Amino acid sequence: PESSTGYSFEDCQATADWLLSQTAVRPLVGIVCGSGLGGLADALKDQVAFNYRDIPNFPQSTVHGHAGRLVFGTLKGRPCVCMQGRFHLYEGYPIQKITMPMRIFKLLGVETVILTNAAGGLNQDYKVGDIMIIKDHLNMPGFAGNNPLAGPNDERFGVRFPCMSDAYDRELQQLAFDVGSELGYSDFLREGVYCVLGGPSFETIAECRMLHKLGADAVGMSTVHEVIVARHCGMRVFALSLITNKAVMDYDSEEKANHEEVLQTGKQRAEQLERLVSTLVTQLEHN
Ligand code: 6GU
Repeated sequence: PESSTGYSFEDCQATADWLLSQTAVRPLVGIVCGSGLGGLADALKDQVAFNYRDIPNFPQSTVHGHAGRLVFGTLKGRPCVCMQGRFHLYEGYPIQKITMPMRIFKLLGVETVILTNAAGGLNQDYKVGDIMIIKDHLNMPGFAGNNPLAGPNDERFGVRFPCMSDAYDRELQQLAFDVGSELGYSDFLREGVYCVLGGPSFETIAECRMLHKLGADAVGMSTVHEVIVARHCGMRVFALSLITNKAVMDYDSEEKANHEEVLQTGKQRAEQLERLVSTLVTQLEHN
């Protein structure tokens, strides 16, 4: 049957087989780099990199700050594959297209997916530069029927109605806290709920207040769709938000959300975020 990605299982298999024929790296970990956080991919050793445009069936990336490369290599000896630049709803792609790389990860042999993003802080205790370990999400596009698993289900990937109450692996969250505190990051390490919106416009003040009341600690435009598809096909998931700006919550504020601020904060915290992720990777256990 045709899968819900708009790509059949066979299409995904063909893409994965092509990649496996081009590199000797057999990744157990798949990483997705958020806005301004592409430096993680540069940290891989013995790189074999592919521009998205050169990979059969792969979607293309268009946004500034997203390089658009799939990088294979090792992080402290552990084989990894890294998306440097991801696909977003606001670029106009069908939602199945932006999550297709998760199925490629799965077919490459990936067992654990680590996702990063830049997000606006809704929690009033959060500061710019905080790193939030995602413990749960609010899928607002999903409420409106925009779920990446909508459409025919191919059982070779996963079940029709996947559970999401265990989407974010609790052991990995604990491990990240332990690793983070050993690195001396406790002062800016948080855990919270990430809310995804379609973008590309940032939120109004009323929308930020609403999301905060609904239980969101941070708001962004990515990650959740990838998490759903990664969990559907049985990969473990860990995700982080870098709080690049505070969402505007009151009418007296002079602040305005802007993409430059997002990229600038990414640069300042990127190194620590990279170290957190690469240390986490070395501590992962795989079957
Ligand atoms: Cl304030 N909102 C959204 N939707 N995405 C963001 C953001 C805010 N800051 C970084 N990414």
